[in-house]
Formats: sequence, C-alpha cells, structure tokens
Amino acid sequence: MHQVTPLDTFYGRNHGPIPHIDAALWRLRVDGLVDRPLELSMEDLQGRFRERTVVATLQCAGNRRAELMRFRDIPGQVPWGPGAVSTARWSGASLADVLAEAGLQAEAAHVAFIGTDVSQGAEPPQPFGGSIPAAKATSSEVLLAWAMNDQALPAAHGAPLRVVVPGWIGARSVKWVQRITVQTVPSENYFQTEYSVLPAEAEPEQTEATDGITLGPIAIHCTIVRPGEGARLHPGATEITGFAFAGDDRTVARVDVSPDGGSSWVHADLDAPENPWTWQHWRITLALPAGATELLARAWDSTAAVQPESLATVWNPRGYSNNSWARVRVTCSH
Ligand SMILES: Nc1nc2c(c(=O)[nH]1)N[C@H]1C(S)=C(S)[C@@H](COP(=O)(O)O)O[C@H]1N2
Ligand SMILES: [Mo]
Repeated sequence: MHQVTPLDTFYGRNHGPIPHIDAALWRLRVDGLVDRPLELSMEDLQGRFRERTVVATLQCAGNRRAELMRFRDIPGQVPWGPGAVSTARWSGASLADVLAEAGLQAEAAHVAFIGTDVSQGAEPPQPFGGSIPAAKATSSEVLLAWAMNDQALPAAHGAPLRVVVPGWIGARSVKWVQRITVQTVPSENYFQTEYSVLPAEAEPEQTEATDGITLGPIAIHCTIVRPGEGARLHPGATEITGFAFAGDDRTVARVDVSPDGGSSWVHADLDAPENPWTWQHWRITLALPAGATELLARAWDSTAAVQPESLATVWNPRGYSNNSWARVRVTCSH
C-alpha cells in the first residue's frame, strides 16, 4: 500500500460527464461577499499566488456502501466497496490566499463552489457544487489545485482546477471549479444536501433539505487491506495490514485488531501521521486459528471517538458514512 496513490489507481467519482476545458480560455470567478470580485486565468493563479503542496487523503462519503446494501437495500446508489479512498500530493494556490486578495466581508460565513459538469442526476439538472464554512475555507490546507503527484491535474480529476478540502468528504472537493461565491448561507446546490445522513426511517424522495445531517468532516474509520475478503491462509503467524483515517484535523490514536471475531483485541503498530490530512497505515502479525474466522479492526481518533460496531447502527437511506468496524472473513487450513 502506498502512502501516495499512483494516478492510475486513484479512485474517481463523477456525477456527470467529464468536461474537457480549454485552460487558455478558462476563467475562475470569485464573487459574493467580497470587497474585490476577481476573474482569474490559470496564468493569473499560477503567477500571483504562491504554490503550496499538501498531501491529503480524499474519501467519498459513499465508501463501503456495498456493505450497507447487503444489510438493507439502497436503490439507485453506487455500491462502493472500501476503495473509494486515495491519497495524493496536491499542489496549487491556497484558497485562503485567493480569498484574502478578494477581501472577505464581515458577514461571510460560507464559501460555495460550482463546477462545470452538468449532472442529470440532480433535480433539476445542474452543475455539481457544494460549500464549506468560511473558517475551513480560510485554513491554509484548502487548495485550488492544478497538480496531483507533481503532474498536471488530469481531466478526470478536475483540470484545469479543482478544490481540495483535506479531511472533509470528497464531494466538497469540487472539480472543474469555475465559480467561488462567498455567502451567508450554505450552498443551495442539489449535492450539498444530497450528501447527508438521513434518519433510517426517512424516504429519500420525500425529505426536506434540513431533515438530514449534512456531511462535512470525515468520521474515524479504518480498512483491512491484507489479507483480502475470503482469503485462504495457513494457520499461524499472519501479517495483517491496513490504514485508518481520522478526518478533519484529527489524527488516528490507536487501531485495535481482533483475530477471532472480537473475543480478543491487540493494538496494531501505527504509523505516525505525516500531517492531519492523510491516512495512517498500520500492521500487526497475529496467530490465526484453523478454520473460518473473522478479522476485525477498529480505529480511535485523537478525540477518543471510536468506530461503531455494527452496520445496523450506521445504516442510512442514502448509504453514506459507513464507518462501522472493518471485517474480513478468512479460512485457515493446512
Ligand atoms: N464538479 C464535480 N466535482 C466533484 C464531483 C463531481 O461529480 N463533479 N464528485 C465529487 C465526489 S462525490 C467525490 S468523492 C470527489 C472524487 O474526486 P476524484 O474523482 O478526483 O477521486 O470529487 C467530488 N467533486
Ligand atoms: Mo463522493
């Protein structure tokens, strides 16, 4: 498992067709509650702002939805396994620097982004968008990125420019961003409230925007990378590896692993965080019993929040934010 994910294996999630934009003609508008509205070309952005680099993990809020679907069906949503999470070295202008040039007014509370891709899945069809609070938008880690792993940002990941909001659900990292609006209220874009956790009994088609918990910072979670689901192994000492990600400005404090379905737990060796914005890898060698067994892992973050045990606790009608314990079934025989 790499600390940084190669571009050709970085996950992708698009709610509409990928737009192919002529970077020479493209302009970014910055407007709303600012003293000096801006219209910036790529040349302006790269020439007038210091280039900053942040290594950050991006995770879709729909990661691990497939497990939720097996617990109870979720029609019309993508059945993501645990792979909708990747890490890149992002480079670009700091959003804070661009907002400082525009001059935030006193009432500025939210910063909304609009992409270029029109999603037919939205009601009504509209470009993908979303917002983050002004306090996050003016933190130095939030980027307007034009490079990924030291290469030009690929079209599929948002070229010529995308937002990167480290520690927040992937949906707030708007690709192909063309407009940034500073406002008093959160974005009214369809996807701002589509990405929310509804009560289990809610009918997704009959809810108000305010019925759900609108998602922002990622909740503590972890994944077992090896061995894989259904692996056939020999009994005895086996290395178990994975990663954990705490979200927002939290870090992973501990990862517990059970070789026997939860009867006993041991603490994995956990990498120190490179920064608060990246996943942390862990590993442990455990003696596995003969026969079928379930390997479990659960992470704790620096606020002592721990992953919930069951799918039943976290199941929600759109299948977001499944951070229940990681589970991998293996069979050991000679
Ligand atoms: N303009 C635009 N931005 C977008 C999306 C999109 O469909 N359109 N998808 C979002 C979602 S849901 C996620 S998880 C991330 C995925 O980014 P990636 O495709 O670079 O991995 O982009 C976000 N930004
Ligand atoms: Mo997503």
